[in-house]
Amino acid sequence: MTDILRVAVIGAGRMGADHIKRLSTRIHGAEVAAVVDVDLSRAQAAIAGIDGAVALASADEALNNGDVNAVLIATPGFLHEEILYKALEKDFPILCEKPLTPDAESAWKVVQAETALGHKRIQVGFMRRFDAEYAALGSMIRDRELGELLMLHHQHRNPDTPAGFTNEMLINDSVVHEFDAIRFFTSEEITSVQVRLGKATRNAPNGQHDPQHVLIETESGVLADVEIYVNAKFGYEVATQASFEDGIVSIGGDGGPYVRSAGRWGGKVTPGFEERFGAAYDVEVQAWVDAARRGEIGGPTAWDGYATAACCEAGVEAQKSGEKVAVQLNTKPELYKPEL
Ligand code: ISE
Repeated sequence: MTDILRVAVIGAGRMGADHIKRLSTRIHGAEVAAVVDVDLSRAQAAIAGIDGAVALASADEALNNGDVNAVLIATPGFLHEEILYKALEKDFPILCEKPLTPDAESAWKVVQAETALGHKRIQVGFMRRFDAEYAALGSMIRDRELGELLMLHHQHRNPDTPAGFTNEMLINDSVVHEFDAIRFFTSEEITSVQVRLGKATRNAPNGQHDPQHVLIETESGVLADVEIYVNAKFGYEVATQASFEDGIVSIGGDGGPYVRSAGRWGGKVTPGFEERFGAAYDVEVQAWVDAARRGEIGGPTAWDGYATAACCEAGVEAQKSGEKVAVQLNTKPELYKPEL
C-alpha cells in the first residue's frame, strides 16, 4: 500500500470543482495537492480552504511538482491526450473523465502507450458502473437471474445543453455513457450503431437535432435503443429498462419521498447529473484511490475508453448517413483481458 494519494486535479470547471470538493471532504486516502486551470483565478477559488494545495496554470507544473503522485483529469476531452501521455511517463495513477480522448485513433494511441508501460494506470470516469442500480442490474444479467437478457431500452434526458453543445456531442458527450453502460451490462462489444432523426423540438439550439433515436447491436445480438433528448426541459433522467426471458427490470426512476397531501400526490424531479450520480461519483473516486494505493486501477480501463470512442465514431457517421454503421475495433491487447 503506497502513501496517501496527493492528487493534481487538472481542470476546475463544473466536473473538476465537484471532484475537488469530493476529494477534500469525503474520500479517504487522498488529498488535493494541486489544482490546475488555464483560468488561474478559478484554480485559486477551487483550493480555498484546502490546506497544502497549490493553484497552478499548467499541467506540466503540477506533474513536476514533487508533492504530486496522482492525477485526476477533468479538462474538456480534447485536452486529455497530452496530459495522459505525460502522466503515463511519470507512471502516476490517473483518473480521466470521459471521454478518454475525442476520437478512436487517439484513444488507440493511448491504449498502446499504456500497453508499452506494461501495467494499467488509467481509469476512465464512466461513473454509472458505480451507481447501485446499475451494479444490481449488471449482476442480474451476469447471473442470468431472469434468464437471458434480450433487449435494453435507455432514456437519456437532460434539461438543456450548455453553450457550444454541438449535434455530434449528443453522441460524443451523452450517448457515450450509454455505449459504456451497454458494454458493461452485456459484457460484450457493440457491433453496430444507427441513428434516426425524427421530429425535433423547437427548444434545441441552432445546429442541434434533438431528440435522436440510437439503435445499437451487441456481439450476441442484444438490441438496445437510446432516446437521447438533451433539451427536455422538465429535468434530468437517465433510466434503463431491460427485457429478459423471464421478466422486465427498470432502473433510474426519480428517487426521494413520494408525498400525498392536500388532495395531490408527487415528488421531486432530479435536476441534474450531480444529483443523479453524486453517490456513484463518490464510490468511483474511492475505488480509484483504494486501487491506486495498491498499484491497480478500480474501474473502466483505457480499452473501455477506446471501445466507446469507436462506438461514438460510428454513431457520428450514422447521424450523418442514417445508415447502420459497423463499429471497427482493433484487437484487444492482453493487458486488458479478460475484463471487457
Ligand atoms: C455530461 O457531460 C454528462 O456526463 C452527463 O452525465 C450526461 O447526462 C450529459 O448528457 C453530458 O453532457
